[in-house]
Amino acid sequence: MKIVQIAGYLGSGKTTLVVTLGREISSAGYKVAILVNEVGEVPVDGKVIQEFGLTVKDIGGGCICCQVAGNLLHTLKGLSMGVKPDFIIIEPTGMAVPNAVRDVMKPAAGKLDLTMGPTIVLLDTGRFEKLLSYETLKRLVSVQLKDADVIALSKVDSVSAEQRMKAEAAAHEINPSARVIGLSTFTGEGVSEVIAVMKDMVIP
Ligand SMILES: Nc1nc2c(ncn2[C@@H]2O[C@H](COP(=O)(O)OP(=O)(O)OP(=O)(O)O)[C@@H](O)[C@H]2O)c(=O)[nH]1
Ligand SMILES: [Mg+2]
Repeated sequence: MKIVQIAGYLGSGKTTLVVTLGREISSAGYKVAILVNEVGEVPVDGKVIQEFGLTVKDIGGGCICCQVAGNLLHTLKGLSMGVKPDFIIIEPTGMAVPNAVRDVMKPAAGKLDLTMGPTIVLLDTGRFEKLLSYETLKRLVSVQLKDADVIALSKVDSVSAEQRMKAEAAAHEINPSARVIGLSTFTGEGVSEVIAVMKDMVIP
């Protein structure tokens, strides 16, 4: 079971990407499970994703890297004993710190037969300057981007070439070692590149 985390700030396009990836990868013959972490009471995103016939688990009641870390491990254990998906795609909340989520899973990797795949962090190409202009948000968004193995500049269909170049420069500046991919789930740009890194990248 290979774990891929799709992280990024609120509204950056995580669920839309997770649904797209789930559909593409399962239609290529792989078994896929999707874990969605909702902080609120109503797991809206989970309901949306379920329509596509994938294995979907909602982990509500708090953040999977802190209050409900045990629920995450319990869910992974259940998958390892049952469905045994090839890929487990995790969407944490928009406020989550990706490495904190990874740190919850890492110690259990051997026992649960987990391979750590990339953390893919979305940066909303049209909104990034606004996010980075607030000190507290800047801190969170920067931490999220620094934890990324891959930064996906999301919604590139909705911005100018100049805006896209600015976002790319900001991504490289914040995390020089991350691979940067331009992504639009609306036009499909970058989706096959994201699938390729999901398959190829293994994080020790
Ligand atoms: N233009 C454009 N809009 C997109 C794209 N992907 C997602 N969106 C829109 O962005 C908004 C947020 O998308 P979601 O996928 O719900 O984002 P999210 O990161 O899961 O949001 P939260 O879970 O609430 O943090 C929605 O209105 C989507 O339709 C894209 O590739 N292009
Ligand atoms: Mg979402």
